[in-house]
Order: sequence, then C-alpha cells, then structure tokens
Amino acid sequence: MKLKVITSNPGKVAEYQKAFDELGIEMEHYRLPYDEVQTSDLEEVVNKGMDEIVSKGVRDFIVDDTGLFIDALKGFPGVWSAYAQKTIGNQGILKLMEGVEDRGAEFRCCIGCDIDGRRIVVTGVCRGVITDAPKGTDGFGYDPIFSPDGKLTFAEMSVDDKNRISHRGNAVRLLIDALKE
Ligand code: ITT
Repeated sequence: MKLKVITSNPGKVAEYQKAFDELGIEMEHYRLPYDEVQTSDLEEVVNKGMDEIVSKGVRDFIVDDTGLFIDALKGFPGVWSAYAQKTIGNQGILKLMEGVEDRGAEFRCCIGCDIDGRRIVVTGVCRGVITDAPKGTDGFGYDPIFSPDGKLTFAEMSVDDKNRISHRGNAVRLLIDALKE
C-alpha cells in the first residue's frame, strides 16, 4: 500500500520511508498546501489541516506538524518553529541561547494519518539539549543544534539512528501500534 506524505519538506518523507519500510508501506511525497492554523496546539493544527485535505477529496495520507520547544525560552520557538527557522535560523537560536546554562529542549511531532477511512492522531516527543554550535551536515531544520544525549546531534546521525530515538520515530511507533489495533 501507498501513503501520501503531505509536506513541503523532503527530509520528513525520507524519515517516513525508512520507518515504514519494514511494513512494506510505500511513501509518496505529495505537495498540497494546507492552512496551518495559528494555535499553541500541534494536534489542533493537524486536525484542522486534515479536515481541509479530506474536504478536497484526498485520502490515505500523513501530515506532520513538528516544533522545537526550548525550556529556557519558555517553549519558543514551539509552534513558530517554521517561522523562526526561516527568519533567525539556527544561528539566531544559538544567539538567544548565548550564556544560558539550561540547554534543555524537546522536539514534539504530531502525526495525523488518514488510512482506510480512519483518522489517527499521535504525538511523539524527544528530549535533548541545544548545543553551543552547529554540528553535522545530515538531516534538516534544527538537526545541527539539537542533541538527544549531549553527544551527537541529529545532523551527525543516519536516518535510521535518528528514527530510533527521535520525536518522529516515537510518533511513528505510536501510529503503528494504533494501526495494529
Ligand atoms: P511542512 O509543514 O510542509 O510539513 P515544515 O518543514 O515547515 O514542512 P513543520 O512546520 O512541521 O514542517 O516544522 C517546523 C520547523 O521545524 C521547520 O523549520 C522544520 O525544518 C523543523 N523541523 C521539523 N522536524 C524536524 C526535525 O525532525 N529535525 C529538525 N528540524 C525539524
């Protein structure tokens, strides 16, 4: 079977493809802009987006809304992660974190899956720290400045290694459990 991954981000599609390989589910990168409502709740963004996509007649798909929540910045950039990445970027985040001792942060990934007429919405989390400088060239977005264990950043890991511990990997595991029910 095939699932459409509705996103502008090819990095997400690569991670989903690896994660679903073992189930024999093929991912298709599908570009369909949808309204991402401005709210503090990732699940609300996903549910509203899914309503819009279904109303356009598209079925059997995944949407993914992810944010990086930094403890010392009271959760910023959080639901504004896409905007912050486009504007201040990783260097801007590191600047905000200059001299800050508490480096704790977490990624939250909310996946909405429409499959065989069912809707499943799950959220996966990964805690870690913001590094002092960018490291690594793999991955995308905030990967070079986020380390799950204070050693390697996500940008220094293979897709398989990132999936094993990441917010998206954890969300996919919850999704697969729900699919088996
Ligand atoms: P779509 O909304 O089209 O899916 P996007 O990249 O804008 O693509 P998000 O809104 O979910 O996706 O992501 C918010 C920001 O967080 C954006 O800048 C992403 O690059 C970044 N991001 C998402 N997942 C990430 C991950 O696993 N590692 C690092 N950065 C990530």
